[in-house]
Amino acid sequence: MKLGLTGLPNVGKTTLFNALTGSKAETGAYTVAGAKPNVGVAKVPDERLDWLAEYYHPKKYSPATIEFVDVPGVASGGKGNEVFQAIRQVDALVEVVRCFDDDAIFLEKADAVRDASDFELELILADIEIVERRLDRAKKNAKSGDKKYKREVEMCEALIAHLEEEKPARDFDFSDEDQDILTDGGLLTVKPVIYAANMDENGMAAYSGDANFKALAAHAAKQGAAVLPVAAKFEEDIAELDPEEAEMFMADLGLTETGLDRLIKTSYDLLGYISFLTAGEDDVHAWTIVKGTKAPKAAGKIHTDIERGFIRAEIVAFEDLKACGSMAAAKEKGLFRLEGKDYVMADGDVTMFRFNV
Ligand SMILES: Nc1nc2c(ncn2[C@@H]2O[C@H](COP(=O)(O)OP(=O)(O)O)[C@@H](O)[C@H]2O)c(=O)[nH]1
Ligand SMILES: [Mg+2]
Repeated sequence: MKLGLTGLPNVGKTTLFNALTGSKAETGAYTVAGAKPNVGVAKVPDERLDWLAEYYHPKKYSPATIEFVDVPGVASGGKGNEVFQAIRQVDALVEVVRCFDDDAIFLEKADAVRDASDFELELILADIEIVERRLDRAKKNAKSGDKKYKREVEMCEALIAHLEEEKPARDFDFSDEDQDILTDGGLLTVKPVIYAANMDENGMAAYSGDANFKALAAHAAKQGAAVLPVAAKFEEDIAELDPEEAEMFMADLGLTETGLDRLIKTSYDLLGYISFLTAGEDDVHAWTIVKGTKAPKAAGKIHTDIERGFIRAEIVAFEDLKACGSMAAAKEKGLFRLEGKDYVMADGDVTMFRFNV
């Protein structure tokens, strides 16, 4: 899973990227043409995996990971071709929106909805260009009298009209036949989006009352998108502390979970990802799969041999295992299930695959 941190320049994308991935990329850098995206990996926090590690004391601890791409900012009216190309490579956007004031960086007070709309308009304009090119091609092809192209002309025209109302393509009512423009059309505004409202620590402590946060939440709700408060600078700072100290600072703000943890969890939900777990003395491991994945395909995540030679899966739901306290107790209670090749994996399945090759 690849998430792109996007937004206007100087809103805290790189700061958030550093906090998420433990990187030290340069912040406060003015986005120049040709600036390259930063790429890094964040571990997916998972209390279930922690519990299993306590239980097995394994040699290896392998949480699921998410790749983050810190995409240079798009200034309104700017040329953003390279930036758009980077955005096309990600599964979803984390749109960082400034909800903090800093006289040293910005002359204008934060206005989250104005900024979000400005940024989104740039993406929409880029999409209009794409669809217009496609429309030209379809018009030429339609001269042959082929119905397929006539339909495509109509779809492109309707989509352009929709985009011109400053609405993202993800809100457009695509028919089944139009799915290809969704999957390989290169459109930017079909990507799912999570808003990250970037706040100061003070804002964060009382974010639900913050005017910018509220306005952004309403803007997000209109699109059915999630919005999360984050305190990028604060989190970048506490990421350098040891965990106990960090917890203390967070407790001061009334936080039990970092904004990063919530951001990662929300991304999972948004993209329909779940994890299954494998555990033993060598390794406790979380594996990411799409909801609806069947057992053999899940096994293939670990090794293609296990998928090919799949016989069955022995599974106990993590919550059952935890309630029993041990593998032996769970077995005794009959909570281990034998599942075959049509079994659809569930989130938190603690799994052993039986296979032969
Ligand atoms: N006061 C304040 N400053 C922040 C916050 N987040 C980021 N900054 C500062 O804003 C500037 C731009 O941040 P940066 O991460 O480089 O923004 P980017 O251009 O979106 O990548 C830097 O000087 C950051 O230290 C925040 O929550 N509060
Ligand atoms: Mg940056």
